[in-house]
Amino acid sequence: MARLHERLSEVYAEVLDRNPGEGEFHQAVIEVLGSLGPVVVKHPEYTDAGVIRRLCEPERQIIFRVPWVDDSGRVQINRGFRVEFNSALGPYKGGLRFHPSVNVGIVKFLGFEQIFKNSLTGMPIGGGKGGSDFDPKGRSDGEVMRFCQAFMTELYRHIGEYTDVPAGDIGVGGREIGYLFGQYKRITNRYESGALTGKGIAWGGSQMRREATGYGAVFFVREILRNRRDSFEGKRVVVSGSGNVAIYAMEKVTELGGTVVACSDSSGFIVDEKGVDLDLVKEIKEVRRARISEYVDYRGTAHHVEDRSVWEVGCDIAVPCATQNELDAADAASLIGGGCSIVAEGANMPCTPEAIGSFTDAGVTFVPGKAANAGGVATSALEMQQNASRDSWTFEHTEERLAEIMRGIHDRCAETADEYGSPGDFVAGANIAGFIQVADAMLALGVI
Ligand code: NDP
Ligand code: 2IT
Repeated sequence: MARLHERLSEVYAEVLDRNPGEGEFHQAVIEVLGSLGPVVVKHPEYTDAGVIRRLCEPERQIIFRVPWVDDSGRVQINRGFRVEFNSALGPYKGGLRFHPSVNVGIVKFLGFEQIFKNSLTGMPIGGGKGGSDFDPKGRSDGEVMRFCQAFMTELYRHIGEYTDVPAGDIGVGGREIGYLFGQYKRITNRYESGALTGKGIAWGGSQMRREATGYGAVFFVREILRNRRDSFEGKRVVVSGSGNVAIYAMEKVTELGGTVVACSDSSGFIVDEKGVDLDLVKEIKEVRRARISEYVDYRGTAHHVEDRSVWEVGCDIAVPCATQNELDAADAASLIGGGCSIVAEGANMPCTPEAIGSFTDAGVTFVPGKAANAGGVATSALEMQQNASRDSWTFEHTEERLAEIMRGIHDRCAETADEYGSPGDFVAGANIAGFIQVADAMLALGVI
């Protein structure tokens, strides 16, 4: 990465000093600051008004105890987080992650990313993120419900349709949003649909929210291919993860004529040269909540690999959809060697800075998560819109809106990258376009 502009390196030094030990947060901040040099030169008013320093400091951070009782009668204590990062464009908006690795640095990196991602969608939503170090793996339905109820018993004071609107992320899907919404409704005595998104269709959810992040990432890649007068037809695609984002990215790739040859979970990956059977993956991961390794018990064409990287499987297009820093420089080298020409981040920050550097050097088109995976939160904003007007749209209409939004994000990133002297650089385009909209709102709203 080029040297930071002097005023940005002051900001970064302050971030390091004020947030010790929060490696993922530092990584997310430097990734954005690294793009803002030409903006600071052209618009000194942003640094003069302390906009970038203010952006790096969350407006509010809530950390709380979550006590609950497990099936054997033991008291369990988890830690809950909600970081309300920036509300210049609208109520804080962003998911909740339940995973044992969750800590304040991870929630802050995700909340920081969310500010720019949400800005890119063009929807009126600020940035926030939350979660807990609760591990849902191996927990019964009753335990998950009691945990969600305990979590919401504190969180409810901080959220609401006009304040902060959580949704899902790793470990939080339709089941958890149901339990969280149930407890919110019970405590507040209000059927406030707009307080959470990712709800079930029967109780205020939007068609296509479940599919939106994965579909959106694939729509973004379709735009890139279209500009090359190409399509998904005949392309080999590798996706990491086999959760919400991965499954629906695979579904859309397949629908558009591509072949997904591999996917993974935290215990390994499967390769199926005939194309991944999505009904089977859904049955294993969504219904039975089991390991992806079981896939090979039902498909003779597939094999399972442990202790290796899914990125060793050669492909034309890679869509990392699992977690942060899952794809490093060695993985990037495997992908480049295997002929991959497009990498689109379905997950948040899955590629390390070294991996991104390798892609850039090799001429691989790289799309950062804040652009590629923005379809999820954009559709959450569409859910809020439907809730506010007490309306519900069809699947087809919602999908059309999503496709339009993703095309808009693609074009805005590409145009902004051109304007600031980095044609074809989606990292620069996404960071600068996302930043400018929030920064202008912050200037207009005064020092708050
Ligand atoms: P899910 O919980 O549905 O799935 C997560 C998948 O990633 C699982 O296959 C999981 O495997 C794997 N995974 C998680 N943590 C690790 C890890 N530490 N090492 C290896 N594999 C891991 O989550 P989502 O699909 O919702 O989220 C995936 C990514 O997409 C995250 O980065 C999230 O922030 C991002 N995202 C999600 C959006 C959404 O709408 N849900 C929107 C935008 C981005 P295992 O089951 O073995 O843990
Ligand atoms: O990272 C993300 O954008 C999400 N987890 C979705 C957030 C949302 O509010 O829908």
